[in-house]
Amino acid sequence: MTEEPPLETDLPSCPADDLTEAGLALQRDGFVILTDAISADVAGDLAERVLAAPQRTPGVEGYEFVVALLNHDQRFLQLAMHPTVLALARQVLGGRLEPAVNAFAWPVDDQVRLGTVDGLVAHPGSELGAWHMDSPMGQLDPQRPLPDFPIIVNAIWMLTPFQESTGATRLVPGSQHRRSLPPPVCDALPDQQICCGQAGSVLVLPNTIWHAAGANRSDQPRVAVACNYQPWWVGRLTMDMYPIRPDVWERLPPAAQGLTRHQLGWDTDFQGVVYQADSDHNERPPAPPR
Ligand SMILES: O=C(O)CCC(=O)C(=O)O
Repeated sequence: MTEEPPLETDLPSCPADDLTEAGLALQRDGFVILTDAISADVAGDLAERVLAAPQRTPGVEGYEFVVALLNHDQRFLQLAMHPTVLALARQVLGGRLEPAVNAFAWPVDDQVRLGTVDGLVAHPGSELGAWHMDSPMGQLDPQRPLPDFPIIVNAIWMLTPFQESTGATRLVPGSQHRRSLPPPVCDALPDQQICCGQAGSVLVLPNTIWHAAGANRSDQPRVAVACNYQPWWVGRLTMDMYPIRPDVWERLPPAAQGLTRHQLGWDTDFQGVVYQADSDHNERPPAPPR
């Protein structure tokens, strides 16, 4: 691949250890890019591990979700439990702490839980992804104004360089104020921005923000990991959320067990299409019949 330096971005960003600035950016702009959250070496190693993980589910042409990464490799915990990302998720999603008769008071140590930890692989030649807001916004009544408070926080870890040419995530700044779904298209929106960044940065965006994958026109896979956080009152939102396996959960450190215990109770009778990658973990097998 030709070495293209990551583009300068005007998007809100700050060093990953600056929680104060990150929190202010998130409040002001609706999303933030944390730079140098992990080293380039660690990012490269994790990218290889995403590409080697076996359970896939298809996206648009050339794009795969590599699901339930924690079931295959607990090194992904360093992403899911990154202190700044977790603190931001708690700031955005945490509720009231004082005792109250309503359902919105809850112990502080269980206010925010981990949803999915999935790989996002845009293979060379992948197509533009569809504009969306993360669940459950798409499942709500589109005739009504959408909630103005986030229900999910997504942390998209850049494990390979994010540039326009590699299929960096696109988003629409300010879309959190629109309280409506984006148009159901993949093409560029007039006010979209490209989230460029070095491997090791992480984009933190609540589910109030319109976003979509870019198209990968390079000859290398663009690899990311999405860690989703949800408040305690949200369950398994979609059929493509796969829980941590009980035997894996038993071996997790206590703090990680606390973040994932609820997944042990997820009802998985409804499942999306999951297939095992072939032996070299690179080829996308034919889509199973629908
Ligand atoms: O892969 C990407 O760039 C976009 C991922 C995405 O849309 C999501 O995680 O909701």
